[in-house]
Amino acid sequence: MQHHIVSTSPKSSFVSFRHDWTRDEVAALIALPFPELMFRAQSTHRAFFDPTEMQISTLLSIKTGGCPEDCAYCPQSAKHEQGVKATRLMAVETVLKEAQTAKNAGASRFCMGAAWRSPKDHDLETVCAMIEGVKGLGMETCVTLGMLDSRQSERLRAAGLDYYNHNLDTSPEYYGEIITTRTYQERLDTLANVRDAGINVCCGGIVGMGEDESDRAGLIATLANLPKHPESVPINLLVRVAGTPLAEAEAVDPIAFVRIIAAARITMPASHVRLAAGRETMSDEAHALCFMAGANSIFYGEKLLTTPNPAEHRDRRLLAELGMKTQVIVGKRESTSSL
Ligand code: SAM
Ligand code: DTB
Ligand code: SF4
Repeated sequence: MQHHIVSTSPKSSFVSFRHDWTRDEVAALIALPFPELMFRAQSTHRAFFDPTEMQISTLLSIKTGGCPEDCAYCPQSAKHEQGVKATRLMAVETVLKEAQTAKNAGASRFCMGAAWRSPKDHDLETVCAMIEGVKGLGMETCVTLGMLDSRQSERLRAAGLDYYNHNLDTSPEYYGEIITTRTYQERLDTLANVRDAGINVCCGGIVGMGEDESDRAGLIATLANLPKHPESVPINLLVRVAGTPLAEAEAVDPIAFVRIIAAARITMPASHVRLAAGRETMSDEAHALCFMAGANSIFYGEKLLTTPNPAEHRDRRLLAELGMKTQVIVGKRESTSSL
């Protein structure tokens, strides 16, 4: 296996870290002539990353369904008819077996999701045991458990958690159309608690929920204007699940989606931008354009939380066809290999 050490220092100084993007500026970026937009995204990407390198995460739903929140996109909400069946929190040993399998398949980060509004204390202790176990396998850890206060964030940090995923999903203005059981401000409060505890932040959103161009610009501007850019920015294409209020949402034009990836890359130059949910129905060509626009992370493995993700052999073939490598963690050092 071929390994090489990756430099994370910027190769160019023309890229700036701004936290004062206006929505109009982001909207203007998104609307640039496509060749201009791609050039800017690629120039930014190459200043901080090897553009042939992909970070690979694997997802596991450790507690599925029965969620009290009413997120219109989500099959795990108990408020929608025909939601997925609710399960109990998985046993630690079961989770560790899944993590070992993901590591053997080439994932460097293991992400665990729970369908909670926020975690109960005794469940949080079980999740902390999972985090310690997964770290013991030499993988990075990420969890997404809903809202956290500062005490819960510090507990997770003490367990060694590397990343917390908590998405803003859309613009502040459109949020109330999608979720009524919590506020945008509550999302921002959790993000601040996680950041203050010293945990890396994974925060992004969803494209395709009936939002307009201005909402898409509003989401990207809000993410980029956080006090510190999230280290990971997942951009999800809505997976339209039967039984959810968004089951019949209009499909997103692939080029419009690539434009959002490019805007995330340009405004958050050193963050990993993840092409997250929605890849199952995306062509190889759309994948390639997303990678060229600066997406440098994917979820790998045949299932996301409850919905399908591309088969592993398809991703291996696609990355090989594009001549791309995957990032692996060896001890504390990053290196690359092929999947
Ligand atoms: N309950 C926790 C929360 O909402 O923060 C964690 C799990 S939740 C499923 C994690 C994220 O998955 C959501 O914030 C949303 O962005 C994304 N997601 C859920 N359903 C989706 C769908 N059908 N299509 C695309 N993304 C989805
Ligand atoms: C994120 O932004 N996307 C992932 C992860 N964070 C937790 C979840 C996608 C879920 C897609 C719908 C499902 O599989 O249930
Ligand atoms: Fe619950 Fe999270 Fe799904 Fe919303 S997105 S219904 S909070 S699992």
